Amino acid sequence: MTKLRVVLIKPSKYAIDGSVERFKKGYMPNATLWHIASLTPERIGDVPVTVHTVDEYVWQDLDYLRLLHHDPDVTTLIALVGVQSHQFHRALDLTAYALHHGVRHCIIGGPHPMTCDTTSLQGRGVSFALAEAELIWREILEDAVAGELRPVYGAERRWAEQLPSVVINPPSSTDLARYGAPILGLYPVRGCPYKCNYCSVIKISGRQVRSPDIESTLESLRRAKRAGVKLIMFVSDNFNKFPGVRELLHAIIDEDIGLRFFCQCDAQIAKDPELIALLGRANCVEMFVGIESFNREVLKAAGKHHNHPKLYAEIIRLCNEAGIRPHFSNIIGFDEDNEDEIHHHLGVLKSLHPRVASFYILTPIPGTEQYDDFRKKGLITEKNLDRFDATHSTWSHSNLARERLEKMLYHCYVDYYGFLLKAGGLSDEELRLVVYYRYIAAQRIHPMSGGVDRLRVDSAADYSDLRRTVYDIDIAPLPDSLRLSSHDETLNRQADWRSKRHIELASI
Ligand code: B12
Ligand code: SF4
Repeated sequence: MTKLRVVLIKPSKYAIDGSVERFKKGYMPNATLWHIASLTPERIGDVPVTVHTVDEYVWQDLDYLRLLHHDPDVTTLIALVGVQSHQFHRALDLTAYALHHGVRHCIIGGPHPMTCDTTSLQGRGVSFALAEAELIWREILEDAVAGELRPVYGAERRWAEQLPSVVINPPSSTDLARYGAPILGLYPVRGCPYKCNYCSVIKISGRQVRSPDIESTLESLRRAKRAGVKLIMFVSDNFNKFPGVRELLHAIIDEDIGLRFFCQCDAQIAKDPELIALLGRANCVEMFVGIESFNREVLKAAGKHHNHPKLYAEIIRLCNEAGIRPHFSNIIGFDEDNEDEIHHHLGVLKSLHPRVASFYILTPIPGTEQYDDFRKKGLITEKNLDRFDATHSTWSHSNLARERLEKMLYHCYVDYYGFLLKAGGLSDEELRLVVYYRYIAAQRIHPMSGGVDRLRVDSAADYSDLRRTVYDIDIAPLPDSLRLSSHDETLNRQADWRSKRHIELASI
């Protein structure tokens, strides 16, 4: 063989009208694409490897589908990366398309196959990756070079105990230009010690907090800066649970890296004013906190014991003091909610006045404890995985009909961002953001759905025959959650004593 051509694709999803969601400008480059591209060596043995990256959300025509055709001069490996449940059908269709056009090596990886049972779709010519790329990507590449992929990779263990020190190569300027701003997502730490019942993060990354060494993150930042990136999004879920966070922030300050960044922290950050001040000094411009609800009983029922609504005001005060925009993320549609409750929630939020807020509908994401629980109780009404994207009603709510709940989601955005506009005091950048969120939500498009200016180029109907031929389905059945292997259970157990301590402290 002369060459291995690796085509990494972040699949889009099918919208309610069946069209593939595509945007003229994306929100930010997909972090998984650049992460896996950077894990790919230049050669496997003697065979040179070339990598193509496609983020379907921002590819405006279908020329890239040619990469999914057999080319006699190279061996082609098609890898669907970062596949979430609502993107799973699209991933299936792209692999069916590639098989139909003569490609022999296709694999689907990411949150959905890692956390959900895909057995009924296996053994049909497409492989499934059930583990982190750090554990299995090399083997997949080697098998492609050797001529045959196995049906499944990573069934024995989902998580690497130690993460290699991978430096992330940033997107090219042409790729960056597809997005509203030159942003790069980096993942310097993963795993979360908590146990919120609706959360798939702990199923995807586990409860043991793990990180590569700090120097590799610093080098990724330096390369990003040189490539013209202006804002880093640390996509790790709990930046404040990262044992190396202070070391990283001091290094960023000492080296004067000069990149603004966004991070996510859990609500316990309220008790760490010194870390918030340090984040501000290191150029953190926005901190995302999953506050979810103002009702402590609702939070406890969801296993989110570490959230104390009485501490939320303190997070805002400390962030404002440190020059960081507090971003409060809210969940609507907990079973206790009704329209009055949601209006009340909005009122409390306005009284606290975080400068950014996002809203999601409570969704039993396949693979989570809540999904298993709702399924057992027969509560899940939605059969189509495309709708499990936190913007649709998917289960039988006691007080809110589907249409009302979905309407309330966009009402929350329009109302809150209207309030921010009226309240004033916004910087130019904030004003742009506020106007954008309000404008896009008024069209019933979720501001986090991937970009602006929707394009309709192709739709599910164009691929349905292929899906039927390869997978023998019209839509994928709702999956069972995938059980953890004993290796992964052990790794989670190691996190338990720490989590017990976190939960004890959090309950105070
Ligand atoms: C950043 C982020 C976003 C950003 C995405 C920005 C972007 N362009 O990338 C924004 C804010 C826009 C966003 C939006 C949404 N998100 Co989001 N997001 C995340 C977050 C925090 C990090 C994802 C990430 O970049 N990880 C870094 C990369 C490197 O990790 P990774 O993708 O997991 O890849 C690793 C493994 O999965 C595996 N792997 C992945 N692909 C492949 C392929 C192969 C071949 C192999 C071998 C391995 C492999 O190896 C990789 C390296 O270890 C995750 C939570 C989390 N920590 O996972 C949620 C998460 C992915 N999001 C989720 C959801 C539900 C959404 C929304 C639907 C919610 C909403 N309504 O806004 C939207 C969907 C919009 C969209 N277009 O995708 C869910 C998905 C759940 C699921 N099982 O489907 C997650 C898990 C969070 C959660 N609440 O549970 N999100
Ligand atoms: S705090 Fe809860 S929701 Fe957030 S990552 Fe951890 S377990 Fe998931």
